[in-house]
Amino acid sequence: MKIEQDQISTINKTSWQQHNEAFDHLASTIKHIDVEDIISTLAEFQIAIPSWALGAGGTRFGRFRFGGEPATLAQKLNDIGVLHSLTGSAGAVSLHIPWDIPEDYKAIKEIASSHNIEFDAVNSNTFQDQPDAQHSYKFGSLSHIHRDIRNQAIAHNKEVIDIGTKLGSKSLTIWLADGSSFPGQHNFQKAFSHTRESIVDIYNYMPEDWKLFIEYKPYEPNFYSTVIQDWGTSLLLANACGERAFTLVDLGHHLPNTNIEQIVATLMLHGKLGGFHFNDSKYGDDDLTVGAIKPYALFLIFNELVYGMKHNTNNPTPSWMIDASHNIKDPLEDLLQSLDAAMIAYAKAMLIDQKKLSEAQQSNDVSRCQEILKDAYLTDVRPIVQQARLNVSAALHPLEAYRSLNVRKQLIKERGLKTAATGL
Ligand code: LRH
Ligand code: MN
Ligand code: MN
Repeated sequence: MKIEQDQISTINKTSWQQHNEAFDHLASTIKHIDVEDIISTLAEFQIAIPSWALGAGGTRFGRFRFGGEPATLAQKLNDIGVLHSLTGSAGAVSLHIPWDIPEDYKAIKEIASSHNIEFDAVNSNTFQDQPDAQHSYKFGSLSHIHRDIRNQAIAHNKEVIDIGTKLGSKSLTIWLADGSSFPGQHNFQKAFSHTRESIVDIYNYMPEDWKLFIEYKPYEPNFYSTVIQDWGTSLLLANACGERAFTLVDLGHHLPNTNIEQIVATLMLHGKLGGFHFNDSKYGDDDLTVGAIKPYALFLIFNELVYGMKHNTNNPTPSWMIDASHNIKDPLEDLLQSLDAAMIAYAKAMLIDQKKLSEAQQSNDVSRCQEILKDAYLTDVRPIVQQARLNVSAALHPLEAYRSLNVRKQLIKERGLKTAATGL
């Protein structure tokens, strides 16, 4: 299944005039900022798709088949190709090892480049036991009390770096399930020290042009303590490694009501925000569609990202990834919605009148500050996002195009109804 350019332009023609009118009207109301700058920034914005989000996964309690799910890495790349053709913003994949080890590197690289897909961060997995593994990760991996198990987990991460290097990846993401579920189970200081030692070893193995992203999560699968539980712990570990190690913020990995935008600001000020996983949640790490529950919070987070990308030149452009999948939606539709929501929040954040905001902050005009943010948030920026897609020959309305092209039906025809993809 490959979507051709003329299929998209034929569909776009049906709503082209309506779009133009909406866009011209919106553009005429924006005076304080060049709309073309927003459009070109959006057109360049690329969010990696994780190789584990393309099947109907989402909860560990059950999977409901969707049909046409990708069974191989090649098929996963083709699915991302569909997303990228429709949106112009899914030009990267984040591979999970060992779920998606390429068999034929050359062939996989060719497929990826035929869709203009780059290999973003590679993810290691020491939260599951592999069938041929000598040691079990039941009681931890990089933090384990026993050296042999730590060494196995370190070796796995090094292997992931080797795999990534062959594909052209430039970064490794480590997310650890390590922790304890009952008081007394862990000596916290030893668990942290072991983790630090293991991660530094992995960091030193990375090629010199690689970055390391350290992901944190407060709880789950462990329910009493998690070794890398928060951004402070992640930052301590990154600092122990060196300049090319960074914290990774996953929106779902915070306790309720955490001020994520403030975390983003603090990390960027110190040049330490390296990776960013988009999703949304009501309770915990629910991995719901981006913007589905707290779109205003997402906008406030983007406000800090936009500010940081402009002012903190010591911080690299974060490596963006969608980390969401659920078991009741067509995974590709879910990803299209997530991509759209991220673009909308980004566009709204760019609309904030920063000059006026700074003046209002200077004079401690609290109500005015709030109104300036609200003005941007309440603007319907969809015509701007659509224009950005149009400029890169993507679909004005990706989800509608996906449905009218009968993509899922086509995939079921090609791959069958009884399919299951690897993933969470
Ligand atoms: C666990 C998790 C994490 C991902 C990893 C693959 O919470 O979803 O967010 O980065 O698994
Ligand atoms: Mn994540
Ligand atoms: Mn998660």
